[in-house]
Amino acid sequence: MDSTDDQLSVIVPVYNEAENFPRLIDEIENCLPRPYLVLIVYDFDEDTTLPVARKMAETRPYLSLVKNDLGRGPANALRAGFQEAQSGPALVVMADLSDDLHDVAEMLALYRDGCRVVCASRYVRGGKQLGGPFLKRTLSRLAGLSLYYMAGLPTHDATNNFRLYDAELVNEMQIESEHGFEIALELTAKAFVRGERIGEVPTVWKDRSAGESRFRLFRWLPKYLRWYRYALFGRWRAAKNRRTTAQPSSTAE
Ligand SMILES: Nc1nc2c(ncn2[C@@H]2O[C@H](COP(=O)(O)OP(=O)(O)OP(=O)(O)O)[C@@H](O)[C@H]2O)c(=O)[nH]1
Ligand SMILES: [Mg+2]
Repeated sequence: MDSTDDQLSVIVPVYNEAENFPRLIDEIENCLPRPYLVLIVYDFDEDTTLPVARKMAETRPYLSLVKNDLGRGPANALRAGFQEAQSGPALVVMADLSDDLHDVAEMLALYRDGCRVVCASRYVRGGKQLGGPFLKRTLSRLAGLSLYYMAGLPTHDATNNFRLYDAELVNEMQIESEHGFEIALELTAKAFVRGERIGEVPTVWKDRSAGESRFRLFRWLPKYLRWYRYALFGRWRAAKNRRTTAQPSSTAE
């Protein structure tokens, strides 16, 4: 499917989200500026989200179901979503209602102003994290703040997946994450090292009230560490590439 350059594509990975789905669609319709295309990415035909999503899609031409055939898991689901979106602004939103879609207008404004990645950040003034496991919360905050202060990453929240990307940039950078949600850190670290403009807006994240979390902290931690180190030790390349991209006649790495 094609999306025009300026049309917003919304990529939503789902895994048995039947309970949350109707409210997600309400929030999209109430908060997002039209036009948009919503890509619901699922892994298997028995997913409980599918009957609900199919029914709602009958009266909503913007709603499209995409089967992730790149391999199971959230990273592959997002990769399938980005391939479908192709170009233009692509917003990643969770179906568990944790993300506040009221922030999207501000994210789009930064995108239109030239940012190629816009992070919704829980760890800045005006941002907040409500609920969620203590260890995961603490590690995520530590990672975000240390990358901001030590590497100069232009966001305080390196790990939140609620983000607006330039889809062309993502498809060009190639996603290496295969399993978990470290994909947000991978993409932001890569964009940073390339010298791309990254923006952030404050957001309030709240833990899901229905359905089950599939976050696997200990299994995915080594993958997070890989991209953490990449951003940390890439700060000098990032500074060099930022200087190069600021001069239009030369090419960045
Ligand atoms: N396609 C696909 N979607 C997934 C998979 N696992 C999770 N999701 C979806 O990804 C979104 C976030 O999943 P969660 O399991 O809540 O993970 P999280 O929000 O990072 O972690 P928590 O903070 O624990 O909620 C939801 O929309 C899920 O339905 C998966 O294996 N495949
Ligand atoms: Mg969640």
